[in-house]
Amino acid sequence: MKMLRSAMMACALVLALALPAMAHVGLEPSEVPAGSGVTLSFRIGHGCEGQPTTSVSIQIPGGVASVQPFPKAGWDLDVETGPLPEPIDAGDRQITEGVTNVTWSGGSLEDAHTDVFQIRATIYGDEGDAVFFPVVQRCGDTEHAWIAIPADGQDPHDLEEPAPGLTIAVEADDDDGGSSGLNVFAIVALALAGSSMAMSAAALASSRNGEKAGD
Ligand SMILES: [Cu+2]
Repeated sequence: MKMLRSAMMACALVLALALPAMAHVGLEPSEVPAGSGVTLSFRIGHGCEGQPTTSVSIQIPGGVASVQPFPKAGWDLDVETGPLPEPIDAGDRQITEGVTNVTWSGGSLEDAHTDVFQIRATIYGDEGDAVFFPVVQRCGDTEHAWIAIPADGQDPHDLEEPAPGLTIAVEADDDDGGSSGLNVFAIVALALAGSSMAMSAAALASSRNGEKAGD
């Protein structure tokens, strides 16, 4: 009991220590389905050495299309469009142009406060692919360039200014392979329901027999 408690306390301590490092620029969700629209929330965790944040610029990486930024009260919005870093094969068509950069500026976010900057986007790619969004955070004259992308197998938390990233999960419209797991559950559920029905029918039959015998 004592050991468990100290293990839990050690864990909480590690979490508390890890939080400031992870709070640079957060990105949610951390997993997205390929090929369907998602809302991405970039969370600014702090300013620059105590200075308030005055602009946030997100670079749209390859494989990301249909980008629409959410305007924010008190901030100007600037959207750059042009040729995409690489053409996107979107099933029936190729996407070659789109939004390449989104910048909110002219606002002021205190160092001690936090806020989210959001875009709507569709991300193309294969399951397990990592997608990183380089973010430049400016605080007047100073800035944080959250643009470091981890090498294969490298922990992003080891980087001083990591670019926020996410992973592509199972495709949204997977109608063959993805459903086999569900079928197994359905079959087990049906089998269980069937056997319990058979059992209650048997119980009913035996109680009826009992009644008859009692008559
Ligand atoms: Cu930080």
